Amino acid sequence: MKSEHVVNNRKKFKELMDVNSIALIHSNTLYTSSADMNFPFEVDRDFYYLTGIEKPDFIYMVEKNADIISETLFVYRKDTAQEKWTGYRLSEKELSELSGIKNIISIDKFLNVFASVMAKTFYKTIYINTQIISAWKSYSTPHEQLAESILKKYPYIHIKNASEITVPLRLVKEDYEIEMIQKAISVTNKGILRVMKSARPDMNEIELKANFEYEIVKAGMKNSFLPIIAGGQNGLTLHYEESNEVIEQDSLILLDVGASYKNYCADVTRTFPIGGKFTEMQRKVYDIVLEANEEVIKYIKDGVTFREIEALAKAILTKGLYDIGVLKQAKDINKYYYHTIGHSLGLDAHDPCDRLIPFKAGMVITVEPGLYIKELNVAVRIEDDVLITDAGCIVLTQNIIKTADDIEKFMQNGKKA
Ligand SMILES: [Mn+2]
Repeated sequence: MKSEHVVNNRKKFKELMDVNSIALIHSNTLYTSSADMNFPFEVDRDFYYLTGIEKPDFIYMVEKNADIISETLFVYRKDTAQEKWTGYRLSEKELSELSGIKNIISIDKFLNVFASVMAKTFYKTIYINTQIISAWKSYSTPHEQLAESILKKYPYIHIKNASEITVPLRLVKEDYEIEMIQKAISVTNKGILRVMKSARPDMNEIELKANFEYEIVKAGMKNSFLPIIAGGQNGLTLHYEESNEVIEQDSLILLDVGASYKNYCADVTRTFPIGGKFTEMQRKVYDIVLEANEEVIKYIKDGVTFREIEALAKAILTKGLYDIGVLKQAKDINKYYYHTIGHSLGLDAHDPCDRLIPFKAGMVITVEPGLYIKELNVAVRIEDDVLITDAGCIVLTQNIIKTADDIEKFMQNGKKA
């Protein structure tokens, strides 16, 4: 990410901070997986949004009072012995160029610097990114630890969640953010095509997963989330991640996948028949879901709400299932459609978002109706990523094969090419 983008993000962030407050944004840490191994590092997305840097245990600090707005980035020290094991560490000058932050200080000095800042000015509010995703987690995050240690020393301090500021900012995308999502989508498309080309009845799901990930790895990207590659009944499990079963003849295969480029996520679902041709019933269900997907996309524009498009999708899915004799009573639709119509997309695959506010131009959301019919062994979901505009929306995933006819044509002819 270019520094001009993050400089602009920080400008907006600083404007929204209360006067007489400090913000401390931690970059997240490395978590042990086993013995001396760590899970891959995932940067705190707010930290990344504000600095463009992806390193563990950094802290970005902003001081804002009537006289000054100053910012400091606390970073690791250069450590030549450590660098022999884990590679080159960017210098302070390089970190400054990357982020556009002039004042760069070693993290060992954080506590002292912070204490002197607090001694100088009577700050009453500190923003920390304490937003906790998981209710059941049994560890405290670096953000929580930071908040706890500050409260111990300065019990009068009011800790505000930094996400109050960052969530609305991250919600509306700048042009460069759309470009990155678009790049992630184009590699996702390649992965989906590779899966469709290689699919044959009696293949194992894992082989198709490998084919999808081949394109992601080759492009130097990451997965936005663990790819869901589900044959037949496995598609009924919304977050099916095992991918280790043989896909039988005449089964549908549901791919819910996404590449992530510079942490900007694609999130796309396509469903296709492993053998290249939908059965009559599969086709009927597919076309109902497609109609819901297309009608919702036509309806979306600035000012529309999730609640409205949810109702629209549900009405179409309900009528469709009723017409083909699967549904007897409207209220039973929840048996066949049991997730929401979509979510915000950005630096997180499920980008934090207030679901009650009306859509704004510049937001990117997914549109993903689905039907899951156990008795028919059919699971269909069709998911696109759309950019909201004043007058409607732009389908960022428009190049990804979607209609049943196009899928069949591609499976039967295109895959040979
Ligand atoms: Mn999704």
